[in-house]
Amino acid sequence: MLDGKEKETFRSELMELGFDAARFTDLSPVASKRLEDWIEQGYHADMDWLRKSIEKRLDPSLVLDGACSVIMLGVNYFPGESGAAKQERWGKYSLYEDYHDTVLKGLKSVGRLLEERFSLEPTDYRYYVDTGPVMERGWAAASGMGWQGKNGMLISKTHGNWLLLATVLTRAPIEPDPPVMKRLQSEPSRAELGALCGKCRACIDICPTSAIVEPGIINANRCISYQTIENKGVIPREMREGIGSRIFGCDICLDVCPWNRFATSGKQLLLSSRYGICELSLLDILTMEIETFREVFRRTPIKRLKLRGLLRNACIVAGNLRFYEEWGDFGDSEWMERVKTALVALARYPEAMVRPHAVWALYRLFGSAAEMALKTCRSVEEDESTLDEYRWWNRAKGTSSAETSRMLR
Ligand code: B12
Ligand code: SF4
Ligand code: SF4
Repeated sequence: MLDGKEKETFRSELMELGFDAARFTDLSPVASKRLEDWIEQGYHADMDWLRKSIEKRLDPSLVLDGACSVIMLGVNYFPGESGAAKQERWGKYSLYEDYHDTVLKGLKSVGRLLEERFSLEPTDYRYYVDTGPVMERGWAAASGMGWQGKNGMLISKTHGNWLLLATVLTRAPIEPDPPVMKRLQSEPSRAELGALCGKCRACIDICPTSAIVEPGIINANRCISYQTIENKGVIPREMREGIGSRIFGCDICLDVCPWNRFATSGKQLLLSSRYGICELSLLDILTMEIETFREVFRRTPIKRLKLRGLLRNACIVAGNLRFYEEWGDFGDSEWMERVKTALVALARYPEAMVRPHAVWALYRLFGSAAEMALKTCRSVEEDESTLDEYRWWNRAKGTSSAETSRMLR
């Protein structure tokens, strides 16, 4: 068993590889019921891969036979004092090259370190950053890296909400670190969500789509992060207004957390910043061609959304301009005319998934005047979801005047 001074030396070696936090735990019983309940409630939306890997997620020895330790590693991605720290439009993690790739480089070095230090073979450990069948926040809480807040995030006393997590399962026995709260040590399977939140409920109250259904429990169907990143199809109409000005991901419930006041930026050795993304204007995005998309979002997590996903999200942001002006000036008629032209072009975009969102945005921004602009598009439309969008606005027109003005505002 690695413990005492040797364990601390090992921790320092891990930190030298670029990680901002390194903690250890063993494979004590886990809070399994929570994941099962969450999936049973349908809170996983269409992320069926979570349900399919449920056994492995609950029992790491099914991922690595004979595993006895979990090494939890954290990478602080807080962008410091830069403008990227203050913007709300892009999930902060997306303003870096894809961490799945950059942190993986650090994990490969951890593998080599494990082999040297414990005389292990590559088959004696497995590592993941986000993509593996492991409950990274649960293990991070068990290791004492932090605790899970009412916003569901693993919150660290020193890094706030800004740690990306990576996991190494290994057959090397390492003495577990204590959790943040003693109570969690004696009853790890009952780890308390929101353990150090006290009476605060800022994240629950601020979530614009009421996605935090209980402290620490997120209904992904209602979460902007899910809708703008993971949903690969049409975003439900009732979710669109709540998305506001956020084009990819959502940090609202993270930004508001008072524990962030202790956070500083990290080493950034396993990250490569792309803060320039914040400079893109809404029109840049609404009129973006595939070559520019590939160039601008090369190696970033946004690349996986594909151009059609980004255009879909941009249409929603445009449809919300009246209420959220971070992306432009609703009162500037010349600029709005350019937005209109871009949206009309997207209402006949070759990939059908984009079109209902463009129609939605045009009606929201220009009310009945959108009808004229969309006349030709509508006459040739064959996609059912887009036709449904036209029908919906038509019905809205036919309702009582108070209701119509609400829907066509
Ligand atoms: C699916 C997923 C999502 C979904 C669902 C989110 C959710 N709350 O479950 C969506 C797409 C909405 C999402 C959004 C985001 N995500 Co996400 N996501 C994941 C993923 C792949 C699985 C999470 C999961 O299993 N959810 C199911 C619920 C039931 O599990 P849970 O959140 O882990 O919480 C339960 C367990 O911890 C359990 N538990 C309690 N105690 C213990 C003890 C032990 C030992 C164990 C095993 C379990 C356990 O009880 C908890 C409550 O049910 C993880 C990576 C991973 N493999 O873990 C990243 C991950 C959670 N996401 C991450 C991030 C950064 C985000 C976003 C901030 C991205 C963004 N800017 O838009 C948002 C934040 C939304 C939020 N407030 O949670 C980070 C979080 C880092 C951190 N410090 O917490 C992770 C860990 C990825 C990573 N490797 O860094 N995400
Ligand atoms: S990420 Fe955004 S939408 Fe999701 S729970 Fe947090 S505040 Fe709500
Ligand atoms: S905002 Fe408040 S309630 Fe939410 S996680 Fe942070 S401390 Fe907890």
